[in-house]
Amino acid sequence: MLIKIKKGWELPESAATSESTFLNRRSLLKGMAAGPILAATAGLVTGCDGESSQTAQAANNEPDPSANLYPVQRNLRYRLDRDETPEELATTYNNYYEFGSSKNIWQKAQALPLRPWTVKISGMVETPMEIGIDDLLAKMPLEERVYRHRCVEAWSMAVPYSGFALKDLVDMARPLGSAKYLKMVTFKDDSVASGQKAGWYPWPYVEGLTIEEATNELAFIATGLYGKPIPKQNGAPLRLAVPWKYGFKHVKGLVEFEFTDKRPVSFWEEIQASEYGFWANVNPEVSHPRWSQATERVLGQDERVPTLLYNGYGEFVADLYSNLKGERLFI
Ligand SMILES: Nc1nc2c(c(=O)[nH]1)N[C@H]1C(S)=C(S)[C@@H](COP(=O)(O)O)O[C@H]1N2
Ligand SMILES: [Mo]
Repeated sequence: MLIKIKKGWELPESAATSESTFLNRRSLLKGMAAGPILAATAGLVTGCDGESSQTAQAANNEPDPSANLYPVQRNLRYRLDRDETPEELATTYNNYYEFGSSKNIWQKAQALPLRPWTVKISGMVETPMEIGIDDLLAKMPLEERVYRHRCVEAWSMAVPYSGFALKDLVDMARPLGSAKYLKMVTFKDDSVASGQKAGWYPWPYVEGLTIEEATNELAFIATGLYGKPIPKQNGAPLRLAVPWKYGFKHVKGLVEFEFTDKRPVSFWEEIQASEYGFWANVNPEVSHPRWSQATERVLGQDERVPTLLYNGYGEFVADLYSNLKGERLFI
C-alpha cells in the first residue's frame, strides 16, 4: 500500500527545526556527545535518513495473526473536543528513531518482523515470565480509546487506539510491594532497525513510569490503531499510550516490562536530561529550553491551538502528583 501525501502540513515544523539545527551542529562539534535532536533534522545527525536515501529494506509483510481481533468496542469514557486525525497522517508522520531520525520512516519500519514476538515480564514480580504476543492478546480485554497525543516538539494528533489498560498487565504480573517503577523496553535488532547502528544513542529505547502512574486508568497499551492492528511505524505489536505525558514517553515495539525499585533513566533523559526528564507531563506554561509549549500544531490543520495542562487529562491524573511538588513534573 503506497500512500502519497502532500507535505504542506509539515512546513510549520521547520520553525522548530532551525533551533535544533543550530544545536545539532554544536553537538556534532562536541563529537556527538549531547544530541538534543527530538525536533529532528533528518540526515544531519545520522547522515543516512534523508528522504533522498529512503531505500526501505525488504518489507516484512507476513499476515498479522491478530487482524481478526479488530475492531473492538470503543470506550466512551474518553472523549475528545476535536476531530480524529486522518489515518494517513498519523501513520506516515512518525517518530521512531530505531528507523531513522526523520518523520518519514514508515516504509523502513515495515522491515520489522512481528512474529514470533515474546514479551518478558521481569524484576520484582511474584513469577517472572515470558509470554508470546498472541497469548497476551488473548488474555487481555481489548477496547478502543480515542486519545490525544502531544509530542514535545509541539505537534499533536488525536487517534483511536485499540488495546488494554496497562493496569491489567500489572495485575497479571503481580509485582512485589518493593517495586516502585515499571521500566519498559523496546526491541533491539540493528539488522532490521538501521537507526540502532548509530552507536551514540543509548539503545534500546527505554521508558519508565511509577507504579501509581502505570496503574492509573489512562495508562494504556496500544495494540491496534483505527480498528486494525497497530502499524509497525506506530509501535507494533505493543506501544505505550500515556496521553497526559509528552510523546517520547510512549515507548514503541515493547519486548520487556521490568518491575524495579530504581527510577529508570529513559532514552531521551540519558541523552539530554535537562530537556527530557522522567515525568514529562504536558504543561503549556513550562517551556522546553528551546521552544514554547503554549500551543501545538494539530496534524492536518493550519492553525495552532492552545496546549492544555496534562494535555487535557487533569481530571484523571492531577492527583498522582499532589505530593510531588518538589519534582520537575513538567519536563
Ligand atoms: N522505541 C521508540 N519509541 C518511541 C519513539 C522512538 O523513537 N522509539 N519516539 C517517541 C516519540 S518522540 C513520539 S512523539 C511517539 C510518536 O508516536 P507516533 O509515531 O505513533 O505518532 O513515539 C514515541 N515512542
Ligand atoms: Mo515526540
